[in-house]
Amino acid sequence: MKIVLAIVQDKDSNRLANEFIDANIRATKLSSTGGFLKAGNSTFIVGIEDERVPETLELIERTCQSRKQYVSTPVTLDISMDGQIPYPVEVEVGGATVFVLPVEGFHQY
Ligand code: 2BA
Repeated sequence: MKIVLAIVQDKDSNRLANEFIDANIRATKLSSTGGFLKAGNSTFIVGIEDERVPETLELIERTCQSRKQYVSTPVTLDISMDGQIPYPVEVEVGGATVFVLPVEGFHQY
């Protein structure tokens, strides 16, 4: 068994949750926050048999799309101006960031 940890954009999370249900893949959805953008995203925990990992990854890849976002980064100007102005920087936020981890034990009580 493996744990698939998938961090996805909120915009894709409902669709992904429904795709998991349709495919009979059990998942837990957590609300999370990206460390860089400090914006909400969703993290899915999926406990899945080894042989179903490829199917799970394909489903995630198919459902989640990457999008461009803008983040306001402070840019220091001339010292005399003694200040910073926000400067919009474009970042490409991935469709999904996925970790596959081994599972030592699985119990349901
Ligand atoms: P955030 O940390 O909010 O990052 C959003 C996007 O900002 C990233 O998209 C990337 O394009 C950019 N970015 C992140 N850190 C950066 C930096 N230090 N400098 C320049 N640009 C930076 P993704 O790479 O697709 O990541 C999407 C979300 O997935 C991340 O949201 C974070 O929540 C999670 N994530 C990505 N890599 C991770 C990792 N190695 N460990 C844990 N979580 C990760």
